[in-house]
Amino acid sequence: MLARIPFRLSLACLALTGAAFVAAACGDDDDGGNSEDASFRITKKAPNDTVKVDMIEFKMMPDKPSVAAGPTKFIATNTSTTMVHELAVLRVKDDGTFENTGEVEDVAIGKSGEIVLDLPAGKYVLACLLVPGEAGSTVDHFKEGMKIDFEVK
Ligand SMILES: [Cu+2]
Repeated sequence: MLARIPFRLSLACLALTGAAFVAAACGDDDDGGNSEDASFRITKKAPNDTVKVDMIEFKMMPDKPSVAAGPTKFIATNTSTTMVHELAVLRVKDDGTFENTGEVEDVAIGKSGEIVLDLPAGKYVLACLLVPGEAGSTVDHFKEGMKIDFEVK
């Protein structure tokens, strides 16, 4: 499941078809400088717990503040009537930066998506990472406050 960056880059490449600088342009990471998406902790193990997360501008609303370590299913529901949202499960590393453990990407208005992640104990942030130009967005959802602390014990 390394789909996110290659997929978006391939779209960008298609858009640039015919341009002489395609190769160089498509080598860049357009994901805000966090290149750790390849470390996604997606698992096929049966989940021990489920977290339902309602998403609306610009709030993340999980139905519980924490889970035990191990495989956890996240069901992300977009309750907005106006825009797409997504759920990224970010682990806060010792140096304060984030590891993106996995995402439910681009959930349409009124729709849900889910993912199962095998999570070690630690501090997490549930966040929407849509930025201007993605999924029709005109704002940076994270900067608008679309994030909440979460814990894996
Ligand atoms: Cu959002």
